[in-house]
Amino acid sequence: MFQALAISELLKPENLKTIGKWILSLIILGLLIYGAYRLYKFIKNKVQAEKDPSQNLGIVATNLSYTEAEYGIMADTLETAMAGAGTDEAAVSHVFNQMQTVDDLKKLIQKFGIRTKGIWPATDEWNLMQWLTSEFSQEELEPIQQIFITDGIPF
Ligand SMILES: [Ca+2]
Repeated sequence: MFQALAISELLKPENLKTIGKWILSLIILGLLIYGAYRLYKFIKNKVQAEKDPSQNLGIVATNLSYTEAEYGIMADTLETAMAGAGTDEAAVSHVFNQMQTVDDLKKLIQKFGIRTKGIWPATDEWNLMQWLTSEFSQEELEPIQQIFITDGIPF
């Protein structure tokens, strides 16, 4: 009885109008919050990319030895080799041995970009150099670091 009354009350045109306004307000509010969140993420990523030395390396396209897709595969190979327990050192070395020019290495760093390392909530947003540092001991890292330094890339 109460429910029937309530529903018929709600279905009155003037009440429907009010409910409609409420729903519309909630949708607009939701969109505003979502928009603000997207904007926040966009700015945060942009600021992070600008701060990240790996994104502003002045790559000379004519000195690149591989296709865009191949650098992507190599960057993914590095991530797979380092993510999770242990390190596939042979896979990491194999990728670095394929770097023929300074620009190859710069492109690889750029393709790697910033990647999430670890499992939530213990995650880090790290570039390639930070990933390598976390995976290798100082002694193991030295030969890799030497490649970067020879190429004039701060590591
Ligand atoms: Ca690892």
